Amino acid sequence: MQNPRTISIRDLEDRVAGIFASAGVRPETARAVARVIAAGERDNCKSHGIYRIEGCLRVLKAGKVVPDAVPELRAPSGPILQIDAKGGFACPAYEDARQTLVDTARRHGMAALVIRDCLHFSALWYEVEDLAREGLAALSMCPSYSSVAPSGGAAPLLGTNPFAFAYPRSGPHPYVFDFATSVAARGEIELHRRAGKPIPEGWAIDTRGNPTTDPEAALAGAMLPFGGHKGSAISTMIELMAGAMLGEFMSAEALGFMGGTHLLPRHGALILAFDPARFSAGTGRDPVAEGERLFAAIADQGARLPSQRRFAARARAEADGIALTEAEFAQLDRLETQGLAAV
Ligand code: NDP
Ligand code: PYC
Repeated sequence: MQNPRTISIRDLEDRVAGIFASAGVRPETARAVARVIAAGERDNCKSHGIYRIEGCLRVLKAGKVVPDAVPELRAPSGPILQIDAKGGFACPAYEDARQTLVDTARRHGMAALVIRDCLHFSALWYEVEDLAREGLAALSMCPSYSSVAPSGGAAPLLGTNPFAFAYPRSGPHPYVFDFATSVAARGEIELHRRAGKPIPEGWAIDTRGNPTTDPEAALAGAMLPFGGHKGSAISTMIELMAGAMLGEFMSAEALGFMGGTHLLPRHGALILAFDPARFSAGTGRDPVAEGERLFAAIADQGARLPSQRRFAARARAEADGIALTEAEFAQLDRLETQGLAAV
C-alpha cells in the first residue's frame, strides 16, 4: 500500500491561516485559529482539526462571528480577569490574556479568566495544557448549544459542554484530560455521518426518544450525557459556572441566537488557574512529586493516562508530518480556491 501523504505542522497552519485570512478574518485571529486547528490534527483529534474549518466558515458567512474583532482585556488588581472577545473567535482572546492569567495566578495563588461573547469551537486541552506548562493546575469549561438531553429527559437542553483539566508534571508533558460531557463530542457524530458509519449504541436518542445508532437521527434527536445522572450534573454545573454565573449565554440561549445547530455556537468560557506551590506551601510536600507518584501507580496497573494517545500522535506528527487523506487534501484545496463560496 502507498504511504499516506503528509504535511508539516507549520505548512498546515499556514494553509489554514490563509483560508481564514482570505475569508476576511483579521490576520492575528486567522493565525490563532490556524494554530488550534493544526494542533488538533497534529494530536489526531479529528473532531476538532481541519474538519472544523467549514463549520467556522459557515458561521463567518452567516455573519454570526465577527471576523475583525479585537479582544479587549480587563485586568483589575484582583484575581478575576475578563477578556471580551467581542463576538469574535475565542482563541485570539485566550492568547491575548494568557500571560496576564499566568502572572495573576502566580501573584494570588489562583486566578480566573472569563472570556466573553466568543466562538469557542476548539478542543479545550489546548488552553489547559498551555497553562500546565507554566507550572499551573488549570480547569477550562464552556457551554455549547442545546443538543444533549439531561439524564432522565428526552429533549435537547444541555450543550456538549466540554471540561478540561491539566496538572504540571516533571516530564515533558503535563497530565491533561479533556472531554465533552456528552458521551461523544457532536463532531464525532458528524464524522460518522460523513463516513456513512453507524454511531455506537448509547450515544444518542432519536426525536421520539428511542435509542439510535443512525448519526442523522442522532443529530436530529438528542445526544446523551456521559455517565447518566453524573455527567448530566457536571454538564449542568458548566451551564451554571460558564453561562449563568458569567452573565453569558447558556446552551439554550446560544442555540436560539445561532438559529439552529447548523452554526457553531457563541457563548462565554471560564478558565481557572491554580499555583500548586502556593496551595501546598508550608507542608514540606512537593505537589508535582506527589502527582508523579499517583501517575506511576496508575501506570503500574497497566492503565494509560489521558492525553497519552494525543502526545504519541504529536510525536509522530513532529517527526514525520501529519498524515491526511487525499479527500482531506482536496478539502483544503477547495477551501483555498473557493473560500466562503465553498460552504
Ligand atoms: P474523548 O472521549 O475522545 O477523550 C476524552 C479524554 O479521555 C481525553 O483526554 C482522552 O485522551 C482520554 N481517554 C480516552 N480513552 C482513554 C483511556 N482508555 N484511558 C485513559 N484516558 C483516555 O473526548 P470527547 O470525544 O469527549 O471530546 C473530544 C474533544 O471535543 C475535546 O477536546 C473537547 O474539548 C472537544 N469539545 C469541544 C467543544 C467546544 O464547545 N469547544 C464541545 C464539545 C467537545 P486521548 O486524547 O489521549 O485519547
Ligand atoms: O464537538 O460537540 C462538539 C462541539 C460543539 C462546539 C464545538 N465542538
